[in-house]
Amino acid sequence: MSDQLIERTRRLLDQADVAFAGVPGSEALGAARARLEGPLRVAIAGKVKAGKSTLLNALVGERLAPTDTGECTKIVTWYHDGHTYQVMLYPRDGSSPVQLRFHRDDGAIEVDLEGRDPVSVDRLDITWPSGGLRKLTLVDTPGVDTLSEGVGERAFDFLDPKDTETPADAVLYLMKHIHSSDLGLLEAFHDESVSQPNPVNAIAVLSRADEIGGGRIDSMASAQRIANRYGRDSRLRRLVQVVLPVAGLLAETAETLTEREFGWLVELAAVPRKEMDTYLLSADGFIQARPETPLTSLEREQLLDRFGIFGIRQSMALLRAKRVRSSVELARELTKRSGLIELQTILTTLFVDRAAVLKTRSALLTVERLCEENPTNPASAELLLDIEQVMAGAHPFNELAMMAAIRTGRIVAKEDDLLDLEQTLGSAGVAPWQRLGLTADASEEQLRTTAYESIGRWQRLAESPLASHDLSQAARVAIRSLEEVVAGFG
Ligand SMILES: Nc1nc2c(ncn2[C@@H]2O[C@H](COP(=O)(O)OP(=O)(O)OP(=O)(O)O)[C@@H](O)[C@H]2O)c(=O)[nH]1
Ligand SMILES: [Mg+2]
Repeated sequence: MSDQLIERTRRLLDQADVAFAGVPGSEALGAARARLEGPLRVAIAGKVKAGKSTLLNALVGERLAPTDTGECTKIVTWYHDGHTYQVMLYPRDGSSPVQLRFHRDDGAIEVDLEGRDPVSVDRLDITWPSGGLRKLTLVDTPGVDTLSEGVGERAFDFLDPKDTETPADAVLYLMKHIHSSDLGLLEAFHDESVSQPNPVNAIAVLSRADEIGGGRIDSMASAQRIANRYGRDSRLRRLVQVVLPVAGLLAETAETLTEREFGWLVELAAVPRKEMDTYLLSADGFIQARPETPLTSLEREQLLDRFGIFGIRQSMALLRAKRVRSSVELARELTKRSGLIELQTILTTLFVDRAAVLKTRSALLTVERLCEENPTNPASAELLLDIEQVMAGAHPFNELAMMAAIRTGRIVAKEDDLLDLEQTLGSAGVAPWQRLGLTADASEEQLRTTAYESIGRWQRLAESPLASHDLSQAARVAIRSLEEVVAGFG
């Protein structure tokens, strides 16, 4: 199915290449093709210091993106897998890209801009051989409410699909609280031509989740409750699929934990619990603990930078209880507690498994825009018709559109029906068991029986005289999804 979709889109791009040869803006077609063949592009967006670069590093499993200060945090930076280590700078004025020198500072790639003003840079493109980048190309974007207008604008340009030079297929939007400016940014990303605000290609991350409960040991549980509440907020549901709490710093540190750090933590865990608890009441208290406490204050400060108070508390608890005995075991437990695994699972089920649809959608939008910009081109009308056909004929697009319709409140029905419909359409993942609300170990027999039951349920709903036209249509799309599930059993 998805191979067919990619193949049809390739052919459409070929036709567009011929039709728009030499036309201004047609370079976008080459870019669209590269994108269709490459990994899914996920942009990490959000306000200043939301923890974007830190989370990017956690997802890659390496400390690549500089965090905190430095002029490069103000530049849109792409990280993709490749055979060599290379940094290219694309100037904003459209002149040729230049290769830049870089060095690594504590792991992070520090790029030498050679005196250039960050505002003059369109983007940095970093090629980095890394397993973490094989399935996803990640894009770090600058915080959007920076003082310098140019920088904020860059991020907006980037997220606004009307400027298709560099947009992403999907977005992780990091936020600490629901804020009206957060909603504005998300809305800017969502294009209007496939279906209005489209929540299917965005996930919200409640970032720096460990700080929500003040670093207390139950901070993640508090963050989860807040995320659940946000997830039910109708304004957010119109914009994103889900809201997940993630403690990015803890995830990054767990993924890059060193033996030296583990050794330091073991030393600290030997301090009597009561005493350590008082030091851990505040960052200052921890750094300036009594002189006979293990480690120098500088070392404790380094630990704090890497783990945060929450991470140190968690590590102390795990080490004292002998739940972990090595750096590998500690890393595994901390990763679990950071929320990273849930985020990776959601990324896989919602984005990676749907990559073909999201990528073809981006490519088709590029062709569509060229046609609209060149209405007198003899090929435009026909290409537009073809695009419409691909979109209408490809069932996954219908699924996305219906999920968006449910999310944006355009389809009215009982809440249970809507939740189950969304699930059938793939909101929790596209594997048969996910669509059917079963577990991964469900037998084929169970899957088949449940699928037939669901088909019956959606048929009754589609034909019900009480169902609105939109609801019937959504139920029909769900039936088609289930028919494909059943057909897959052979
Ligand atoms: N406690 C805690 N601190 C975090 C977390 N994520 C990031 N930080 C800290 O917050 C600061 C900013 O993190 P970055 O990852 O640079 O944030 P950013 O959104 O990329 O920032 P800009 O690019 O400058 O907008 C750093 O000091 C991080 O160590 C987190 O999950 N928990
Ligand atoms: Mg950053």
